[in-house]
Amino acid sequence: YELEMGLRSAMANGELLLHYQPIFDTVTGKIAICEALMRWDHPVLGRISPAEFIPVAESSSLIEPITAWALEQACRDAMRWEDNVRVAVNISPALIKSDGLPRAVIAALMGSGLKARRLELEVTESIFLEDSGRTSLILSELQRIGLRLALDDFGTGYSSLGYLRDYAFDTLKVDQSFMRGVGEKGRDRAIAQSVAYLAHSLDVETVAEGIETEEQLRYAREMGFTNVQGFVLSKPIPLDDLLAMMAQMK
Ligand code: G
Ligand code: G
Ligand code: MN
Ligand code: NA
Repeated sequence: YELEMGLRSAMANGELLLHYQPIFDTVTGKIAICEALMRWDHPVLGRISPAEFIPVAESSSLIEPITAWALEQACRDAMRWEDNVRVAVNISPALIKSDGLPRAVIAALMGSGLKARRLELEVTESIFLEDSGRTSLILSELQRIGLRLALDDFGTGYSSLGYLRDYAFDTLKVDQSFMRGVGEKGRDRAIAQSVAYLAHSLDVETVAEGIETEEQLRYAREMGFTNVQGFVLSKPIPLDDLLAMMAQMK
């Protein structure tokens, strides 16, 4: 409850901020996407993880204004980097129940001038659990105006293949639990490789998530993942650090 009260004023007080984790093209080594990850600097409690406050926001209708803020901030920030690098924003399944998502997306694009194709929304398959017909409609509408859709944490939920069949995602993010064991476990490797093939044949881009070692990175490249993300490459960092990294890589 205390968190809920705090969260209400957090936006107005400038306590919420976005960090970005760069996602790299496996072939060119360049940054392809930056994933926005929310942080909350609480005046008393210090930095609070989104794993803690996103659930609070989801159960208190604050998720809508918070996501609208994240979309606006992320689009504005993305205007400060190269045109060929996208920005990805995580979208809570709770948000799809309200009609606020398309409105928030359009406001963020119009407010910043960012091209729709540079904005990617990350959703998990649980977004389809409640009313999958309506959800598909909303998501297709967003794709129609040019946005990209990524399926996050792929492989951890239910009937993943059904969603791949029924819905045309642009990007598939393979959950870090599968990348963790690619070095030692043949089963993890077989699954990761098969998902990379499957996505490729569906013309869907792939991100190998949670790459923590050079060995996992090597496997992700060999398996033909389009992109890689993980601590061995970069942790989530503040915008200024990201811009510095981009300048240095030029
Ligand atoms: O960055 P970190 O590992 O602390 O994130 C923890 C979790 O919080 C992840 O599952 C991530 O997707 C989620 N998260 C981070 N930022 C946002 C956000 O802006 N919106 C939503 N819905 N989830 C977020
Ligand atoms: O649920 P989602 O995939 O959006 O969660 C993103 C979270 O994963 C971020 O909070 C980020 O901090 C975390 N993350 C990113 N790369 C790595 C990694 O290499 N290892 C671990 N353990 N977590 C990571
Ligand atoms: Mn994500
Ligand atoms: Na993920």
